[in-house]
Amino acid sequence: VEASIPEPQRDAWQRNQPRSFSDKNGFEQEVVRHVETTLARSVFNCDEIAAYSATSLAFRDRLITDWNKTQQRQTYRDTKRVYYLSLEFLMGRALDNAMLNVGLKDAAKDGLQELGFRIEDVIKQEHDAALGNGGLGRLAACFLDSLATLNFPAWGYGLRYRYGIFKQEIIDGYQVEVPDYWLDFNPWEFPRHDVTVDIQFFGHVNKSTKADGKTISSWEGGEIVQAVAYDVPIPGYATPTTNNLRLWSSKASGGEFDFQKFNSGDYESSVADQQRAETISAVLYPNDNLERGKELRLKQQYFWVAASLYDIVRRFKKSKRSWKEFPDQIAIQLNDTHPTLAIVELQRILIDVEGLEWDVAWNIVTNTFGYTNHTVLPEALEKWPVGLVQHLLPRHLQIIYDINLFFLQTVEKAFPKDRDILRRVSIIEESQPKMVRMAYLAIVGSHKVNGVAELHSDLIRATIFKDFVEIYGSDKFTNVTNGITPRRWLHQANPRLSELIATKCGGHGFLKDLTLLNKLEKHAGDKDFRREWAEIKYANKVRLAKHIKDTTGVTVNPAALFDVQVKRIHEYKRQQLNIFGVIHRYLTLKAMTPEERKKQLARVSIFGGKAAPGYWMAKQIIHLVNSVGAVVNNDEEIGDLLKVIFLEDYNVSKAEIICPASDISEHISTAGTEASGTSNMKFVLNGGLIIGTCDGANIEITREVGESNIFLFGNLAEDVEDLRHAHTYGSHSIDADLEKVFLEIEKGTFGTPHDFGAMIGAVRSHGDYYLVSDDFHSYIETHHLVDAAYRNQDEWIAKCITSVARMGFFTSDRCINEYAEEIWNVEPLVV
Ligand code: 9GP
Repeated sequence: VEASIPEPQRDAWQRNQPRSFSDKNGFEQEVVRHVETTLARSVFNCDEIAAYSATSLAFRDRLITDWNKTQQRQTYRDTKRVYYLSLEFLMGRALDNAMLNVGLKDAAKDGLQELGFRIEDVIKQEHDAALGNGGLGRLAACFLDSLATLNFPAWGYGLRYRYGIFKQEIIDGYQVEVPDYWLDFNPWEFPRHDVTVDIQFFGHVNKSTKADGKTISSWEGGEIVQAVAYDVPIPGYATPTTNNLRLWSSKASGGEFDFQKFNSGDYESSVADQQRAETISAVLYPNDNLERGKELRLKQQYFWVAASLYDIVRRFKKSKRSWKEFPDQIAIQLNDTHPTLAIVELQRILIDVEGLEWDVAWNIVTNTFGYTNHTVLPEALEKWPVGLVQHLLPRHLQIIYDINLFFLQTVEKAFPKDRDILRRVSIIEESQPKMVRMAYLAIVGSHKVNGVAELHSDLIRATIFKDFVEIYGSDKFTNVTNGITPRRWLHQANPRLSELIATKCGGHGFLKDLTLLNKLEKHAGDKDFRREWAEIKYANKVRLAKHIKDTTGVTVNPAALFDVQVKRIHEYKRQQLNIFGVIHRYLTLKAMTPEERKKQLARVSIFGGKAAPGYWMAKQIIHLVNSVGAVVNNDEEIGDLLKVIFLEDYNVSKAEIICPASDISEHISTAGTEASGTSNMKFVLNGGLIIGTCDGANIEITREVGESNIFLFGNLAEDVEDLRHAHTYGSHSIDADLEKVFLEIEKGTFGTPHDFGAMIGAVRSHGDYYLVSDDFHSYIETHHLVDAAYRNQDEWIAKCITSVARMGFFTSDRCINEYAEEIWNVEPLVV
């Protein structure tokens, strides 16, 4: 490996290597140094923000030393690397995670206390890195944690949005979106002003013929935007491996502004180029499971994949290997179809820039990429108008057409009698306007395609990608069931439970091998253990109750059953079913005599989640939840028996408070719509039970924890189509109890009925696409079973312990090992 410092001088570097702190005293020294030098503060003006900043800088310095060594080691050993391309990385806070992963949280706690601060208050100062919408982005973050923990040489590539997902405020019961200024102070990133890539847009294609008669295409003209790299260290847990997440930021190429225009007095347009360029990485599109063909979004996608590929190819070329070794050295995973243009871009680099033959290049491309599908929802499957692609990326469109042509030729040969198959599988949809089907392009350009839970992988094989299974055979299609990192989602979010578990599992080894949780199972019947377990759950509920009081003003009783549904608001996730169920419960309680009421179990129904700003129905659902809360929470007759809470601005750091405090959580999507879901795993791992449909990963959770430890209800995926058909073409009668709920809403009990007309209409008269009425009865009945089970606290806790003991499968470490073996063919780099 080439080094910029010549051999004789390296000794001096070796002698002066920075020393990382490894105890409380060393930590304190670093904090004071950062407060007084980096931050230019002192004992006279060091507030919690300064303490947070200095603590983060101290830990960042530590991580960076490991980061440097990791990068050197990976370069030196030159083994195969994984590149995870994701438009979203929902990282949450970094400080707590860094402290735990390097094993110095206790030292930091004591040190901060000596310096006059409580560690909890310091941690809270950090702004979430919210560069994602929901499950897809959080999965990417869990995968980075596992890749580093398992010592895989891996980089993440994403966009450095200036504004992450908006901050949600609830005003008069409605969602209001506020920009998220998360970059105000971010000690976790390193700007690399020396790592830049020029990215081209628009322009035209020139064809020329070489002396040997070969035609070559070159993409010329158009506009150049500069991509600047920002690196974020990703520490593994209890390992020195610290991987890299590289985020690209856009900048005008050729300087800050146009001096000529400025000097001639045209101030506005002198900065216009700069502003236009910076817009590319300015905002995260706030849609979850919904794609809207906006030009800026396509620009974001190309900008990010082109910069990332340039970087990957540059690194590969340094190794001086031959091109055919590219797939032996590099695996690129496409997180959903968002980075699919990377397939086209690599083919372009190989044929246009490096001069490889088409077939040789295409072989390299398809052996390099793997594609993960995360949804079957038609509204979430990406398609781009051909005209837009042509305008923005003229050369890429030609390559897409060629890829399609060669692909369709092989299909035609294999299926000579099926004329229609060509239309069905064509990457170009012959619609008005014509569209590029990104999922098809991703399949054709990858060697493996995976779904994210068994049911989901079966569904994509049987429905949206059925023809491709025929064409390529079923080996190309596989499943990797999602998982979560137990470091953040147990050890960090629920430290007391993690400690208690460690006492029965032979220490904290379970955080690296989650199957060791099975040692808990034999203690499910142990009275003392159950008591300790219950005490921790109660303390976590007290912590959440305090958060609820602080943020909503409502007092809830921590002894009540906490029933939680937190996730993006979406009709398919059916928060409407939940709130209709809550209204039904309220009406049932109201109809009781005071004596009967006294016998009822108290409940707190907790909702949280953001609605996409343009998703009107989702916003109405939030409004209904808040309107019901306003009535129920002030009904003296009901008192503690029922409270309805909407938690504002659900994000990763709030999830860390909410998951450990739940008794039952709701994962109630219409069967066949939720690809996997991952919060279901977080809740069970934190000792809560779940009520859910037979959908996504709920099915595998049931397989693992056992049917008696989960509350399943509702129709099955295989019945959905028939039911929908019956709604449209047969008679559609609404469940009688649900009809009562509708009538109550229409009476105006929860505010202006008109506001909720569309929600009711969707069920009553517009085909009830999400089967709310079909599943309502079984949903209510199952909640009765939940109540009954909760009354027997001993058994309930035993169920929780048993479930946690059986959750080993759902660690993201297992996912990464499966990807590594089945898709990437990479080995960890043993430190
Ligand atoms: O909706 C799925 C969710 O079920 C899954 O857990 C997550 C991670 O695989 O991906 C979500 N999909 C999307 O956000 C868009 O495809």
